[in-house]
Amino acid sequence: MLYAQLLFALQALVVSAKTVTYDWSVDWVSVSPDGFTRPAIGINGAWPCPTITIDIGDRVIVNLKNNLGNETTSIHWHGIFQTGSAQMDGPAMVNQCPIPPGSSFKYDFEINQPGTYWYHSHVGSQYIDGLRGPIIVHDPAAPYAGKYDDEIVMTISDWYHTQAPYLIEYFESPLNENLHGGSEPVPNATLINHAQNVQFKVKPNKTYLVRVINVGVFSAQWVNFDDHDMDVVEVDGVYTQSHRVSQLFLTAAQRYTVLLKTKSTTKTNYAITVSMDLSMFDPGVTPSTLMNNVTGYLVYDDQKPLPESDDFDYDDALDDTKFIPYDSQPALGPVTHPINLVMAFNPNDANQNRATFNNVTYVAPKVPTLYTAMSAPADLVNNPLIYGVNSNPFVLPMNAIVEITLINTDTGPHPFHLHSHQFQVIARGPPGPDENGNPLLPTHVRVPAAPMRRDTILVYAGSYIVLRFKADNPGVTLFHCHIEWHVEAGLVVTFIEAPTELQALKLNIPEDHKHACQARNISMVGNAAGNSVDWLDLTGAPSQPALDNWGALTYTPPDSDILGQAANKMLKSRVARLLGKKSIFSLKFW
Ligand SMILES: *[C@@H]1O[C@H](CO)[C@@H](O)[C@H](O)[C@H]1NC(C)=O
Ligand SMILES: *[C@@H]1O[C@H](CO)[C@@H](O)[C@H](O)[C@H]1NC(C)=O
Ligand SMILES: *[C@@H]1O[C@H](CO)[C@@H](O)[C@H](O)[C@H]1NC(C)=O
Ligand SMILES: *[C@@H]1O[C@H](CO)[C@@H](O)[C@H](O)[C@H]1NC(C)=O
Ligand SMILES: *[C@@H]1O[C@H](CO)[C@@H](O)[C@H](O)[C@H]1NC(C)=O
Ligand SMILES: *[C@@H]1O[C@H](CO)[C@@H](O)[C@H](O)[C@H]1NC(C)=O
Ligand SMILES: [Cu+2]
Repeated sequence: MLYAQLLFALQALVVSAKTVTYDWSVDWVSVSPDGFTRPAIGINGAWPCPTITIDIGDRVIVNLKNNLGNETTSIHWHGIFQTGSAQMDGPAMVNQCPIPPGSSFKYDFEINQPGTYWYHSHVGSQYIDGLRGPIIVHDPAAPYAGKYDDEIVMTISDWYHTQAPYLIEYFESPLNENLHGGSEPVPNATLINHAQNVQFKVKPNKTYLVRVINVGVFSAQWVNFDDHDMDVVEVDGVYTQSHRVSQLFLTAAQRYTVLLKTKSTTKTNYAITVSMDLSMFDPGVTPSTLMNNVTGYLVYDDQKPLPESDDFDYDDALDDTKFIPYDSQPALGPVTHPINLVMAFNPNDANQNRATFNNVTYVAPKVPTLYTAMSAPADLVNNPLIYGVNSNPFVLPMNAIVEITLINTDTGPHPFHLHSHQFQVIARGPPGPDENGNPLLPTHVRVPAAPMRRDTILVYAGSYIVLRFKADNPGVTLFHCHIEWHVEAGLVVTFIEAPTELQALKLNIPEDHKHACQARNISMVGNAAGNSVDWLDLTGAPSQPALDNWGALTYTPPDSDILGQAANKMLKSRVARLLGKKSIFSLKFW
């Protein structure tokens, strides 16, 4: 009986799986989500970018054409495991070559996991400029299936007026290090669905499934629906036991799906507030013009006025380590591969602000790491040396139980994201450091029976996180901070996961993927230095970020920024001296 039911369910799954094809032209478009008009990167001439909506088990094909003219691109499908399709994961110089202007590139993969995800550019920090959108995977077997009337997709994000390449060049300049200790550029505004004053029309006595996605690049944000509680049912694609909260707090890249019950009358409308975590911005660099709150509305009756937002208790943030996955999956163990990562920020010899793990700053190799793993001789593919020290490589054998212990020596919190997996959150320390200024260490970790799983987690300042996952997905898997400034600064680790099994998969690299490499003379064989003769000779592997790779001519510091006029003059004269040097963009955007 049970067997027959199972068979029936499997057949139903097979029958319903379909292919969903998108043809996307990646274009420059003019946008003004907060009243300031600027160029942004959209899809098919439109922005915000479209939502991918599919059913679990579907195959997704995105035929992408890069029509930007002056920048490369690539797309990462955030949270999607890419089981057996590591070549479709997206990060440039890791799983593929950057897609040159004028080229086409096909992404083709299956999605066998339910819930709320998103996609974004993974070249440089290009998604700052708008190339990002939701992915919604419906599941008829969701624990909340049939318990809601309608669905709302709500992105929240920070937004800049200045384009990413200029901000990056400024961020990484010695000038910024000298004046601000390497401060991250502060955004101009926060947005809901890439707009302000968005109205969600709702009906009384209904239950809505609200999917909240932080598609921002830096700021964590609170989300408050005035006078409405929420029951969290899914976190980063992981079903959870229903958990009531009055606010949400999402770091960049996190998602929460909640059930929200509407009121029984249409007497009033209600405000929604999304509010930035200002503590992430360095003191002294936050312009007074910053629009750190944005309002949206639950509109019960569009004839009635739109109310002002209520204030709320910002300290009442939920602790996401307290959620329990619906499947109560026990803690993985015993640990076979403990990995200790100590992260820090320090200026390098050129006085650029660089991030390090165990003293190593990530610098992209000459050959995308996946292609190194696919082309390496079988007896060397498990040797981390071939991937280059600056890839921060860790080779994981098939089915290793990996435990990452990450110690954050920095004074700010960081949201860490693992590609291709959902990790178990074994422990997270409270905000540190201790009274002597030393980071808190995980000395007395009690492993939870059913740890929370997700794909992005915040580590507090001066503190730690302990994460576990099983290396059962052959491929090349990035682990990085999801603050884009910190990706630029090198806060990235590369897991080479089950490389022997990866080679056995003999992944098909489509012609257009090869073309992307050929167009820019990027080799698809060889070690991190491009050497396929002597695989252990890493001479020439990139080890330092380019020193003269900033040259932003139009960056204007905010008025109230302590950078001020004098510094601005310095910046201009420094830039003037660099004029005539090779364009930064050929380097930064490959
Ligand atoms: C590329 O072109 C767009 C549209 O003209 C422009 O806004 C953008 O600044 C350019 N980007 C670079 C890196 O030059
Ligand atoms: C909502 O439900 C309540 C309780 O069942 C009922 O009294 C009320 O009339 C309903 N409201 C509307 C607008 O239908
Ligand atoms: C908006 O942000 C400020 C911080 O600048 C905060 O104090 C205020 O309470 C927020 N407003 C609302 C309506 O939440
Ligand atoms: C990093 O470098 C410092 C100073 O050079 C050294 O004391 C420390 O042990 C190194 N840390 C790691 C994790 O290698
Ligand atoms: C690629 O390499 C060839 C041969 O070395 C050279 O002629 C060509 O200009 C290079 N192309 C690019 C885009 O660097
Ligand atoms: C924010 O916007 C203002 C006005 O458009 C601009 O002067 C300022 O440079 C912007 N700040 C950042 C960090 O982009
Ligand atoms: Cu970070």
